[in-house]
Amino acid sequence: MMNIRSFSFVFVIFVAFCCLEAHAQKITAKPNIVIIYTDDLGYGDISANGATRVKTPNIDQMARQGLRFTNAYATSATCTPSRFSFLTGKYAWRKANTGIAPGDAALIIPTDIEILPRMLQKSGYQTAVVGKWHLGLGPQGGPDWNSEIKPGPLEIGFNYSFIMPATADRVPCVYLENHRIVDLDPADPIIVSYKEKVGNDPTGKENPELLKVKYSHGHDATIINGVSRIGWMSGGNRARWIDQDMADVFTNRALSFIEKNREKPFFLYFATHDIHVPRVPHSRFAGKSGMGPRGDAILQLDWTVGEVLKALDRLQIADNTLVIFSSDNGPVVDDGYDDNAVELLKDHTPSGDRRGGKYSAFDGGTHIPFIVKWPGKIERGAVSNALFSQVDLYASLAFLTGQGLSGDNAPDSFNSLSTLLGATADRKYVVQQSVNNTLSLIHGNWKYIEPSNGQKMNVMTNTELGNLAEPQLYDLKSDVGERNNLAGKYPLEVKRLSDMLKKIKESNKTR
Ligand code: NG6
Ligand code: CA
Repeated sequence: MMNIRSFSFVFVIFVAFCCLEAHAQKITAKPNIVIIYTDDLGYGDISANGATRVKTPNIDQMARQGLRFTNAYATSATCTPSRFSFLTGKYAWRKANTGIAPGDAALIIPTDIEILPRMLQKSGYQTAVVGKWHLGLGPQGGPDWNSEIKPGPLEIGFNYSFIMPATADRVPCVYLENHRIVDLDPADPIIVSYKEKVGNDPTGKENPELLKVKYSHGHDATIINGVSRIGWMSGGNRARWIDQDMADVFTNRALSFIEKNREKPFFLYFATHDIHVPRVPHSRFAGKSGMGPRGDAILQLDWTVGEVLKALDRLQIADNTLVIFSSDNGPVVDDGYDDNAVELLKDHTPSGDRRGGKYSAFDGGTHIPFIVKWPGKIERGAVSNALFSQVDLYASLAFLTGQGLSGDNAPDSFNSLSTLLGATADRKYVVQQSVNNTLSLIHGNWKYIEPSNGQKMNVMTNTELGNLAEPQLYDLKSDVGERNNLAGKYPLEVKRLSDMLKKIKESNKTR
């Protein structure tokens, strides 16, 4: 029988949950907010979502303490546009030059719009970004790596930044703290080029015998730490990162920011490098998954998540912290390095039950893991099948912190706070973008993919891209794997959805 204490506990939870259901729209609070945004992690890559060959105990524990989504989407099947949309609340395809950015691109987010960190900053938050940036840096023409690098994160609303400029497979392979490269020796300046070889460092193309990790496609330029990258760099030797230490370096910075700001409301955008290529995990994880570096990188990522959650517990701020865990796009197995990921995959399915993966218009491109934890406010161990899009994080967090949306800010971001906290769907449709800008629309059970003359396969990564010259229509309820194109059978649905998408495209604002 239930004793009085446990009865009262259950009663309090019950009342709290009812209040939450009824008043989710009205909650105004300033919890700390941590977004752990992973790179290229698939829905099926974590055991919370059904993976069995790789185990993610810390992420699974977060799911047990919070709410796990089965129907959440990134806005794009690649990194730069997904991050752009989530930070600005605007679909990236509305703006030119928001595709995968080279490592020397200029800042692609305008400094005069109010993006998510700025919005939270105005509401009294201390804001930080730690980890992968990949949204460009500096003025038109790109940054001057050897002096102050701006505009960047600090000019668009972050109080603190500790980042890698683009991706770990792109030069320059250095960390940036606020406006400066960390540990740069002025006597050994950095030169970066995406057009031609600079300096005398060996390249993967010319000196493959020097490589610790071999490339499979692209990635044949300057060798840094035994790994050849996209783009050439010279100089900055003291400042060059060591791939094996990267998860430790970023995690330590994230934890110091949390610790330093534990008394104030803070927002931490923690963008891990894991599990993007090159996958060179620390020796604590290397060889531990039995699935090669890709599986080992998942273990390292899981460790990172555990460190963040433990720190919140240790500092006794977990109850007042909303943690969101997600990924920027779907999974890829061979993304340009020959690290045995393909051979060791066996029956592991990174995209879960979806078709395609990173880059794709099929669901595997954008259907991502999404877990939210806020003890006391979100029911423990709940699962939500509601449709959710990362583009709604902006408006949802604005409403949570008691702010409205002004003017043209965050034009595509809906207030989906009640969905985020566990109620049924606020959103009736989501729009996604593939690597070649094919758009798709999910509405109810239907998924519509617009006609496209783009390639059908990315033969290098072995990904089905989902492009077809004719419209595609799938019933996700009976055909989540998008195998049976029903466009011919339901022309009126095709017309309705293509009209709807046309309207979304032609408007400047959907909210
Ligand atoms: C591709 C790279 C891939 C990865 C991707 C960006 C080649 C052949 N492939 O162009 O390795 O870097 O860009 O990934 O260079 S993302 O997750 O940052 O979008
Ligand atoms: Ca990515």
